[in-house]
Order: sequence, then C-alpha cells, then structure tokens
Amino acid sequence: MEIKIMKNILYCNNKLAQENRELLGEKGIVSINILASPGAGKTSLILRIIEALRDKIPMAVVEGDIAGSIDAEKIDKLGVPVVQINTGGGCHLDANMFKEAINSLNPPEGCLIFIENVGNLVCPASFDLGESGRLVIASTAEGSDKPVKYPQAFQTADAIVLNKIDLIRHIEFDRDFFYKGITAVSKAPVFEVSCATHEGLIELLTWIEDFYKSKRVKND
Ligand SMILES: Nc1nc2c(ncn2[C@@H]2O[C@H](COP(=O)(O)OP(=O)(O)OP(=O)(O)O)[C@@H](O)[C@H]2O)c(=O)[nH]1
Ligand SMILES: [Mg+2]
Repeated sequence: MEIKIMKNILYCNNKLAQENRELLGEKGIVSINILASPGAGKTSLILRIIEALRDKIPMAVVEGDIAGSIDAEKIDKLGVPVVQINTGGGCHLDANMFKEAINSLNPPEGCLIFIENVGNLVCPASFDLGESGRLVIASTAEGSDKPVKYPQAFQTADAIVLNKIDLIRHIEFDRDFFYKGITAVSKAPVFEVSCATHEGLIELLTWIEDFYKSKRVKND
C-alpha cells in the first residue's frame, strides 16, 4: 500500500505566517501575540493598555478563545475594533485564523494589533502567526515554576510579564526560582505588574510604545 505523507503542518503554517507578516509590514501594522495560561490576565492587560495608549496609537484586537465572545465584548465596550475567533476546541491560533481575522478587521494602516491567543502555554508557542512580536504573561497565582515547565513559550518572548504582583504577599511565590527559569531560556525584559492596582504598568507601556515605534521604523 502506498502511504501518502502529508505536508508538514508547521511548514504550511509558517508559509502563511510569512505572508501575513509581509502584508502587515506593507501597511506599517505592528502586531503583538499574547501567550499565557487561562486566567493569567491577557484580557485585563489588553484593556489596561488600550485605556493608557488609545490617544497615542490606533489599536485593534484579535481575540482567540475556544468558545464564546466574553473577552471580545469587553474590548468592544472600549470602542476598539475587535474580532473574535472561536477555535471550537483547538488549543491555539494559527496563521490561517489570523489571516481571516485580519481580513475581517480590515485594520487601518499603522495600527497596533493585539492578538489574545487561546489560554495555553504549550501549543501557541509553536505556531507563528506572522506577528511582529510576542508577550508572554505569567501570573503569581500560578506559581513560580511556569518558566521551568513551559520553557518554549518564554524562550520565544520579546517581553515577559509577571502579572498579579498585588497577590504576591498572600501566596507562596519563589521569585528567585521564577527568574532562574527565565534566564535559562531568555534575555527578554521582565515586567512585574498588577492589572488590578496598575502597579508597574508604566514601564511596560513604555516598552510597548518603543517596540511599536521600532517595528514601524523597520517597515517604513
Ligand atoms: N488580583 C488581581 N487579579 C487580576 C489581575 N489581572 C487580572 N486579574 C483577574 O484575573 C481573572 C482573569 O483575568 P483575565 O484577564 O480574564 O485573564 P485571561 O488570561 O484573559 O483569561 P482567559 O481569556 O480565560 O484565558 C479576572 O478575574 C481578573 O479580574 C491582577 O493583576 N491582580
Ligand atoms: Mg481573556
């Protein structure tokens, strides 16, 4: 019996991701793919960023969830263009889903797109969407071992956020162990923030503005 070998799924994804990257680059659009576990604070962080930077940078959001549109509705309330992708069980977004989201959003030239990936620190790390960069969030409530257990996500990050810093005094969190896990795989800057109290957000917002400017310059 002849066995047909399917084309490598990541090869096809990467090809499409490159097309997305070129399309967005031509329009001077910068995109940030946000990876984190369920509940780490992806939507909360996007909301804080929109509130702080909306007068400076045109923004749009792609929301990835297995089901429902709860997060997209929160973004919509702030009047920012948003599109919801339901993966129907899929544990990550892929380049084709992002392409469809871009077509549906029709984002204005020069905007900054935030992509909230499906809550998961495993599969999203392997799927390039054609984004300009990645932000990986861990939260104190999840424990300090996430970088050691899920190194690939942290390895691919352009910046890392430790969220829910307001809770750190109520739980056991080994900061040294957390940073050891990160430095083993990444040189990305780490920002300790609280989306609840706004602590530490200014430094992260500055990084986002600088990242946006640097990627736009490259595209011009
Ligand atoms: N105390 C505290 N709570 C936070 C903080 N950030 C987010 N939360 C809460 O954590 C919960 C989850 O936050 P979300 O922003 O919905 O998390 P998410 O990563 O988008 O979750 P999914 O989309 O379900 O994967 C919500 O109840 C938030 O209010 C924080 O810095 N401190
Ligand atoms: Mg969310």
